[in-house]
Amino acid sequence: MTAKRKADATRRTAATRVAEVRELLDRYNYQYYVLDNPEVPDAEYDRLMLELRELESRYPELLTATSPTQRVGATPAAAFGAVRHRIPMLSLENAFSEQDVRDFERRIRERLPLEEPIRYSAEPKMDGLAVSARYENGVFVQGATRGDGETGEDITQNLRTIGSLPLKLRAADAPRVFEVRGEVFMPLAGFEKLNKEAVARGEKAFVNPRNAAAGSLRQLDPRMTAARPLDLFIYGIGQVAGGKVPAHHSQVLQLLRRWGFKICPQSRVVESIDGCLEYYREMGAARSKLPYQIDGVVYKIDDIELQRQLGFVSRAPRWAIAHKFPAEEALTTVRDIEFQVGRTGALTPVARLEPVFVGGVTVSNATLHNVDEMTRKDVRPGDTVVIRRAGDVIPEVARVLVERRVSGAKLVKLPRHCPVCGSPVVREAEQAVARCTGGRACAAQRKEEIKHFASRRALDIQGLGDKLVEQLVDQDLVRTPADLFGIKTEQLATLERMGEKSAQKLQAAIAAAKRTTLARFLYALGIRDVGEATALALAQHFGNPAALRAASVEDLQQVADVGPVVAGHICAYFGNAENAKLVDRLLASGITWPAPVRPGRSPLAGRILVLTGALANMTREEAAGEIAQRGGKVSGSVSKKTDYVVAGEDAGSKLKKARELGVAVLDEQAFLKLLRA
Ligand code: 5U1
Repeated sequence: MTAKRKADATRRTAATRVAEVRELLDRYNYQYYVLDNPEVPDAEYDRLMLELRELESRYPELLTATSPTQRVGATPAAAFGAVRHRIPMLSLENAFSEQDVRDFERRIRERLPLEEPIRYSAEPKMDGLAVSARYENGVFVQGATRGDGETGEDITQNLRTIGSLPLKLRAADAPRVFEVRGEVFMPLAGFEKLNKEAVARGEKAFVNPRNAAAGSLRQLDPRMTAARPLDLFIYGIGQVAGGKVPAHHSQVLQLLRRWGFKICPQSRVVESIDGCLEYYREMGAARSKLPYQIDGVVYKIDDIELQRQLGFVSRAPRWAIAHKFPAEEALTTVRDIEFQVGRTGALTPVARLEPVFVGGVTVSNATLHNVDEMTRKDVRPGDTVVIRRAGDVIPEVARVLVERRVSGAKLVKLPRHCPVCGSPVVREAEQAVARCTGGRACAAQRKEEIKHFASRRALDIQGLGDKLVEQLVDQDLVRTPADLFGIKTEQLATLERMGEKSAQKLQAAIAAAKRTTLARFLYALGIRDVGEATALALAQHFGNPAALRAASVEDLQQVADVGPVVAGHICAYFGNAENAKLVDRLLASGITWPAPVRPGRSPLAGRILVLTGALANMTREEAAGEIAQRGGKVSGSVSKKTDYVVAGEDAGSKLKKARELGVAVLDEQAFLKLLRA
């Protein structure tokens, strides 16, 4: 083939792909903007858009005015009147890495001869819907969606129903025209309640809070919008006439707050790109605890004169950038569905996936929780699914793209026999969970029991990870947790990647773990439904294992939080001869603990403490455990009800708040003294 014919063929292939991608993007656009019901995650949409942009820049002759790359947002729906934005509503460039953010500042410095560090206003990027609100002589007159940035939809009556939008500015001398821009969103609590109610009525649930917010705001009947839990943060201004605005963006935010707008409380000024990146990390860590969804943070040069000098490129300012968090949803395919057997024999269906990068990590497995959930979501091997991994939460299958299902894909059935040991699987009436009946005859249950026993919150055997436990059980060196204490260094040294030295170290760690607390020991036994809190309550109530073992179901129910079901599990555990023998062996192996503190005697009993900063002598978890053992409670935030704030090294805003509220602050030494008292 000649070079020319080769090039023609490549162009024809590119043209076909461009048409395919455009069709997909048009379809996803429609689902997103018009139906408020997206089929694919944003990351998939962005990936296709990027592909199309690249193809169009390589083959400019394929570019058309109607290409999805040629519009910034949605076209206004005919149902709402159109509003032309006097000042266009801009979009933001995205940064996905630290390098992208550093490049952003490099480009700024190439344009402006600045010597000093640049100050930025850093703000969370709300995952909602951009809106504009116009005030004339201090009175709200018009609300609009962003639309394509030039023209939006008139949502005046709907915006009016959002309580946090002031209908009149709290300004003595308001400008003749004052336009604000912000983001309408649905707080998570409201979203969950709304979806629960929809499902109870047999209606479809919203896919995420952003779509719920968009769907609510674009209701034709404003009474419907009023019934939805919407909120609004304002982050900037548009047209201003007949008035002056401050010289810095952070001052604008303060002015907006004074005039009655709700400003995102996490907004703050930071110094230089390093300050921006620190803010990004902080918000990333705080993200899962915020009462609303954010999908990144925004950095804006604080000095408005510098903003003016930098101007815009296309429809995005050169002085601002959105630094996105890793996408929490991604598309992949289910290779297979297998059943995992847990410590108590529970069978959990797990989707084995084509590895996919989501929420900042590569995910190859996703839990399907139980058979009912798997059936409800209708997940089948071969399916294309949306995987969701939010914060540190275990990845799960959010939904299936049924329209992409290959023919013949079948639902997987609950096996009648355990896939590991072959024992019968039973499902108690009205229980979602099915269990393997093999008990310790099942290698999977034996492994999980030992993993739990050695885990950090139980006996905390340093260095005994899951892989080692699996080898120990597979090679029959260990059958129960009690066998760990009899294992010899030579036996440990036979394990994969385990030398003489590591084996000695592991053996020492096993011996060291014998010194524990009664609560940890009880938790380590892995009794069904006995978590850390119940184990602690049992330890405090009974004081020793003999008294606990002798307790009846009625006696057990005297313990706080122990109801008839948990009491039944505890009695059943100790009533089982094999378990009783295990506990005897564990106690005989030399497991010891200090006498439990009688909570009533500790000065921390009944007190509420907040931990902040790093402690030199213990981790936060250890400190929380010590407080709980003494009958105290640890809270995550400082309020008037807080009794003490324990401030370690680098204590931050909680210490400040304690001082403001006059709450007693303990340094580490004072805290240790109280623990000993
Ligand atoms: N927090 C915040 N979100 N957001 C979105 N600020 C902000 N600013 C924006 C956009 C589109 O645009 C201005 C920088 C023009």
